[in-house]
Parts: sequence; C-alpha cells; structure tokens
Amino acid sequence: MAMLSFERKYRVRGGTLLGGDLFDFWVGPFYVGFFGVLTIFFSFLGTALILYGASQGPTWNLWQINIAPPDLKYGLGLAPLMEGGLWQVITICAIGAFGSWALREVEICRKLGMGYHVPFAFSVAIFAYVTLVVIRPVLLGAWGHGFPYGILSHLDWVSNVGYQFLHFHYNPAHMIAVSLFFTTTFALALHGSLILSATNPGKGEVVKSPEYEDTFFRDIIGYSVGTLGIHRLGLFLALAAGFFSAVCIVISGPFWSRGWPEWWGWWLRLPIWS
Ligand code: UQ1
Repeated sequence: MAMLSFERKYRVRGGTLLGGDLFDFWVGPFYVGFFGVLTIFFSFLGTALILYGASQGPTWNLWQINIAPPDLKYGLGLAPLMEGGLWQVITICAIGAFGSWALREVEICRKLGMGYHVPFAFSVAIFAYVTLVVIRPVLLGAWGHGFPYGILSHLDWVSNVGYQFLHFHYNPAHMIAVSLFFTTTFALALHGSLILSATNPGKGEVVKSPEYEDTFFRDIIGYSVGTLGIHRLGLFLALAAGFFSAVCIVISGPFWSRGWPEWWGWWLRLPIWS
C-alpha cells in the first residue's frame, strides 16, 4: 500500500518497549512491533486450540460449542488436556493476547507522544476478565470456578452464579457498578446529543462553537463541566463501572457465600440499636 502523504509525519521510528528496531515497521495500515507479533502468536494459538477442542466435542453448533474449565477436583493444578487442560492453555493464550495488545497500544502512544489513556482503559477490561478466570478461581482454590468458553455455556454460567448470589441484589459493589453503568449511558446521551445539536445547524446556519455548548448547560443547570471535562468524566464513569463489576464478582464467593441481603445484617447488629 502506498504511503499517504500525512503518514510520513506519524510513522515515526522508536518508542518500542521491547525488540528495539527489529519489529518497528508497518504491514499495510498496521503497526507490527514485538507485541504485534506476540498478539498474532497468542491469538492464532488460542483460536486453533478452541477449534481443536470443538473438533473433539459433541457439536459444531456455534451456539453450543463449549470449552469447559477443569473439574473442581483438580483444584489449582494442571488438568488433562481434554478435561479442562485446553481451557487452561486457552486462558494463558487469551491473557497473553490481551496483554500484548495493550502493550502494542502503549508503544503506539509512545511513538505519537500521546497519553496512555487508551491502554489504561483497555487494561481495566483485561482486569475484569482476569478477575473472572484467575483471581477469583485462585481465591476459591480451583480453576473450575472460571467461566466456560462458549456462547450459551458462558451465559448459563452467569445465570447459575447469579442464582447462587440472589442476582447480586444488595451486593454493595453491584449497587455502585449498576449506578455507574446508568450514569455512563446518561453522560454519553447528554454529550452525544449536545455535540450533534451544535454541529448540525439548520440550512444556511454556521456550526456552533463550544461556548454554545457551555452556555446551554450553564443556562439549564448553572454549570458546565467543559469540553475536556466531559471526556474525563465519561472515561472515569465507564472504567469505574467495569472496576466495580469486577469487585462485585470477586467478593461473591471468596468473601461472602450466601445471598447478599444477609450481608447487611452487620447494620442490624450494630450496638447502637440496643
Ligand atoms: C458539559 O458541560 C459539556 O461542556 C461543554 C459538554 O461538552 C461538550 C458535554 O458534553 C456535557 C454533557 C456537559 C454537561 C455535563 C455535566 C456533568 C454538567
């Protein structure tokens, strides 16, 4: 592919974390880098192992293919390949691929002299996944507590774990996470509608400047968080939603194993009531 005129400015050498100049090149539009090679390696291996698992399994029905974690009896040890071992290797591949992708993002940020907000945000998603398949299973003492890799099977897992903890109702981290998810959609709805209202003027009208956006909110609620501020707020809300979701599930089991309404007994047992 021919290099576009502006690409000469942005396709800069250096900024690599590992591999020096060795993998510092592009293939078509894609930056490669050492972590690009690692991402390809882990994602191809992981996908091949999923296909191999499916080939041994009872079905090729896309909805029903399932790569299950080991039985609880294997604890935190290695399991035979066809009894959860595949799940263990696939999990390593997934974490390797996600981590490499995040580090490739870091290398690109360094090349461009940008902040690390994108890899930081992606890392919160990786953290949520690792919480489910590593941190919580380790705290509970068995890889069998990880979720199975399959479209319907992972939904069944979510449903079963949900029933076990009364759908996480009254789990304090769940309350915070749900509130943050709703607030995230609220913020994006406000922001998206505000930007479109300012940048889609009627025929013959000019596009409105950010001062108009500020003025709209100052007029209606006496405060504008600002054009940079709304993006900081949005990032914070979205990442906090993911973070508290991870906290919600990681305390369900390792810290509390009954319905969450019962957890609030500590409040009723406070000595101030007697
Ligand atoms: C806002 O104040 C603002 O600054 C001008 C935006 O930037 C374009 C926004 O998108 C939104 C939604 C607001 C209002 C948000 C708060 C928290 C007052």
